[in-house]
Amino acid sequence: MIDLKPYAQTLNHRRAAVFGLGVSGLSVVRALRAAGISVVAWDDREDQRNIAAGIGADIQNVADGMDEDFDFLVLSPGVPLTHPEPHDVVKAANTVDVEIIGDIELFHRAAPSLKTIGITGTNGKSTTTALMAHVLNDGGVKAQAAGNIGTPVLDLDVGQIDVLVLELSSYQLDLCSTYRPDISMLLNITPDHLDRHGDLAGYTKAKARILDGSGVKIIGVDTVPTKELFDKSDKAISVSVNGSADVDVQNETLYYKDNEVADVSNFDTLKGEHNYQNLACVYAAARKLGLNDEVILAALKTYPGLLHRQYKCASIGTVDYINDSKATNAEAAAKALNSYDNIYWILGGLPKEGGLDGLDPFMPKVEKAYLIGQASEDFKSWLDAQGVENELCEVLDVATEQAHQDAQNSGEASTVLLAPACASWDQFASFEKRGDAFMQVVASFEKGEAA
Ligand code: UMA
Repeated sequence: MIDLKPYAQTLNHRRAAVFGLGVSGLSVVRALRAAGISVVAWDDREDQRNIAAGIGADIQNVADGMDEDFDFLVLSPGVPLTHPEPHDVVKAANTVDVEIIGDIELFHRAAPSLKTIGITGTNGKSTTTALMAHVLNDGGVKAQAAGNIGTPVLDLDVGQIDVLVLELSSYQLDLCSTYRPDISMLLNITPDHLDRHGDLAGYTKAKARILDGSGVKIIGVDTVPTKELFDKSDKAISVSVNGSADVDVQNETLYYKDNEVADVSNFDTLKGEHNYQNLACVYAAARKLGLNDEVILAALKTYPGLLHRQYKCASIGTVDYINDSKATNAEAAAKALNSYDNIYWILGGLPKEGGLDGLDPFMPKVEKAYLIGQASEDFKSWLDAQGVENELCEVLDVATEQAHQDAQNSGEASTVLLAPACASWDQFASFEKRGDAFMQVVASFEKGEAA
């Protein structure tokens, strides 16, 4: 756990408010209490309130009890800061002029000298974060991945870390008033989370905060908003898989300042153009940190991949089973669809704005689609219009079973792909739980095959 005691000495009141007691909020309560800071905390969920009470928080609805004697309010990233409208607790803090921060900002105040790489973007940030930490560790630099990828920063033991690799969401960046990474990576920006940022301009502004500092900046220039930010940045390193850049991938070959570095088609866990972009950004950062090509390329070969992100969980006969539960929007689903052929596609859940827009070019690769969750009827109309055979399955296990049977009966090399293009929250607690459920059903097929 991060030691907040030295930072606590600088506070006027040694009293903090915490709103939202999920994984990050609870880590905040633990760290604040360990530093002797009194904590008033609230979550709309009673079970979370009870856990926080057990670790020393005074449980009160801070939206009603906000006063100027709090040093700050630590807000969970999932709680609306500005849109669709500020949460009541945000309004209350603003009224009495209490500063609002997130756990990453608090972490930075407690450990300001720790070297960090911050990674953001609409898609690919978890893979890039995990890959970055893997490459550094392989190269002898002690690195740890944390942040939006799942491990709250305040839970870390930084004594053992040379470089912290932080996945940063737009929500988290909105709550970072002073923290800026030593190396900032902005991968891409396409419309997402617009409900929380108002519009694409608001979302871009939140992401662009990562570039505000004086550190090294690595920017993927293949999306319009990031290209515009690159054009405005001083001395940033450009990365592209679509054209010429400081680091680019053309015809499956990685180039650094026009010099050929490696054939990238042979990295088993980093297939597809989107992964070429991820690895090119990691390559740029690793070079900045002094690793040589030989070390970086050897590490890229041994990257194990991330669960729920185009993760091949099984091969049965000629059929591959891919868990891409993290594909929570059409953009991410497009990347998965682009990576495979003869696809038996499981999709649906809680739809995002834009639905399946932009996926039409991939439909010739889809043999059949299996629909689950709230989006089913709308997605069915879209698939019917595209002439894609589809079936309403309602729930994931039925969809997986059906896709499995159809793929196996086809007798062809094919892929059962979970790439929902939707959030999971209508039927699951998280995309991870949705992916786990898919893999559990697939594992039962494997056992059946072995029997
Ligand atoms: N809550 C209320 N009232 C509200 C809204 C929320 O009480 O009006 C409570 C909820 O009941 C919940 C807590 O606030 O208990 C919110 O939890 P949260 O989901 O905001 O936060 P954590 O569980 O702390 O998880 C957060 C990130 N969640 C979000 O940004 C939504 C996790 O990213 C991150 O892994 C974790 O911190 C550790 O840093 C998840 C995510 O979905 C994976 N991120 C989004 C994405 O990747 O698209 C941004």
